[in-house]
Amino acid sequence: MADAPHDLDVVVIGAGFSGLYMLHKLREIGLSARAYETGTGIGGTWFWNRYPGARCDVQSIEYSFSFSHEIEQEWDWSELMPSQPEVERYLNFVCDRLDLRRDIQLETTVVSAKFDEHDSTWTVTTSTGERVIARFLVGATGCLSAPLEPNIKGLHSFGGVSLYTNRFPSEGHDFSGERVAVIGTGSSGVQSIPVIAAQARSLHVFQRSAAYTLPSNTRPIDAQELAELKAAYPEIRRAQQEALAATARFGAFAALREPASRAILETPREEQLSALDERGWLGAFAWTDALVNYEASQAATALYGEMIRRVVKDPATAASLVPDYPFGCKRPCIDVGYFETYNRENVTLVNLKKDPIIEITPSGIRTEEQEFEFDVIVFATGFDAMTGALRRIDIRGRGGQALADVWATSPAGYLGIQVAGFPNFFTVTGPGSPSVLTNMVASIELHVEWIADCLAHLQATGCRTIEALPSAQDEWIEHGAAIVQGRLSTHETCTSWYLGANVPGKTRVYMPYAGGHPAYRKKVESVVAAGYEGFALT
Ligand code: FAD
Ligand code: N01
Repeated sequence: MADAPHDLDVVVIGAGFSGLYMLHKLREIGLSARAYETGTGIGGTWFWNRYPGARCDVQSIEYSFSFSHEIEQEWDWSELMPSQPEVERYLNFVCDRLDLRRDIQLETTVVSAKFDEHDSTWTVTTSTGERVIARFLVGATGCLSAPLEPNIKGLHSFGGVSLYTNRFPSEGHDFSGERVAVIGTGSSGVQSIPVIAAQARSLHVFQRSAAYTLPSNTRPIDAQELAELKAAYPEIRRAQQEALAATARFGAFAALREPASRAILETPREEQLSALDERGWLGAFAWTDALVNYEASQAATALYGEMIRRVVKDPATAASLVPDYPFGCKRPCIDVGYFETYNRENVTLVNLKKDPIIEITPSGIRTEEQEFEFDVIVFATGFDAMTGALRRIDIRGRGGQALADVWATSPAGYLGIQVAGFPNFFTVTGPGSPSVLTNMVASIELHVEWIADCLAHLQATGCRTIEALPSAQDEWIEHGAAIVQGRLSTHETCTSWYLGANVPGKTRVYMPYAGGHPAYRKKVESVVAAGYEGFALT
């Protein structure tokens, strides 16, 4: 059957790591494609999150594309853990090096995409009024790209400056002489707080959940080390493929990888404390039982609290900084001088578990017990993760069914690559994929290459559609749920974005696949080897 008329083979939504590589692969297999991107620049996460202190927690040498030996060798990383400006520069370098810009349309948001069952095409409309017909649609919209406004009364009544870490102004912000509030102590809050504190006249940190944060071991890379690392690329990339989190060198959490030999619950207190002396912050968690058993995790958290008390001088502040949920429930943060910041005279911690926010007022923030005046409020309040960006687009599959409705009850997905009922629509790092539990660049490359191979296969075999089977999708979801059942990451005290628990009304389901990168990679490869098992090709 001849193809129905269409403008493009593929529409790609987003121009971060995923969208850029997808465009490149589509060109390689001879398909026409365009990427639409809301931002005024490319880079996705690394374009939007330009808050002070923003930095990667995976080593630069690994948080980078592996598909091009030339790019690996041509680009020079300057630091072990790259900062936001450096990753943004890297992505712009890749974009130019591969001449991708001519197929990227910036400042254009995809607002709807509708599948035509007769023609097997997608009709895509954009915020600029464009209407494009494509055979395939790729959501490269990111797992952490839909900003979440906090559910606080009076949010928009504030008369000073409101800043969001995930939409930070490109010109930056000089906090000198200002009275500043930061709401939120996840990764973005923890990274920005020390930098803001060093500039501001005063800083009040509004903390609901205390953070688990470990010191970033970043440092400059000199020319000799860089040359050695570049020479070791093949070996590093091979090791990534065999590592659970797709990191050979494990970024900030390297010491956690060393096998623990003792259970914290069987170790006398004095010896527990010696572990802190020997291993620092990681000594709190390097036990055989600390990440698997709730009672043991509480003991590990108590040790972590001891580390905090060793740094933070005010006992009440130190006590408030100890989390009340297990390590591993949320993504651990990395920081540069976070706890030391609370010893500064201009910094105050407001513990919202004891004194909750009532409202934001025209002049500041009112809690149950206090009223504060600010010049600036920085919201480090996170994202509607994994499903948020695609739910904000009116995507309609078979029978006019809306993706937003499907995902209102469950973040369904087969392998995190497709959703049953939405033919010829692919999600890069969608729900049900390891994505956010790994070095995401490795996960993104795996998905993009899988999708490109799949499209080449459809071309070669003359198939017009590919679609996940509901039965395969259900089995995959059950398998994913079985893996996390009973884990601390789904413990009742856990309110992570992995579980959707940070978004009011979102179904509580653990969204990423926790079986690890190697097992997942083998699965997606075996699906192809078995003739796209679990998919219908027509
Ligand atoms: P994104 O980079 O999020 O890009 C998606 C793009 O799609 C965005 O630019 C967005 O504007 C665009 N878009 C969305 N909807 C639409 C629409 N309707 N129309 C048009 N465009 C749209 N991962 C790690 O592995 N290690 C790290 O250290 C790490 N650090 C991080 C730090 C921060 C601050 C954040 C927020 C995330 C971090 N991540 C990290 C995760 C990070 O998101 C991924 O590593 C990676 O950058 C994702 O790339 P992406 O292209 O899939 O998505
Ligand atoms: O967002 P978050 P983030 N009132 O959701 C609080 C990646 N990342 O942008 O936990 C008061 O983690 C909320 O409190 P609680 C990384 O994967 C990586 O910081 O819901 N507080 C929490 O403290 C990360 O996990 C890096 O109780 C409110 C904070 O806001 C992900 O992105 C750097 C509130 C949100 O924390 C998201 O990180 C940055 C309210 N109404 C980001 N609403 C690296 O270093 C929310 N909060 C790699």
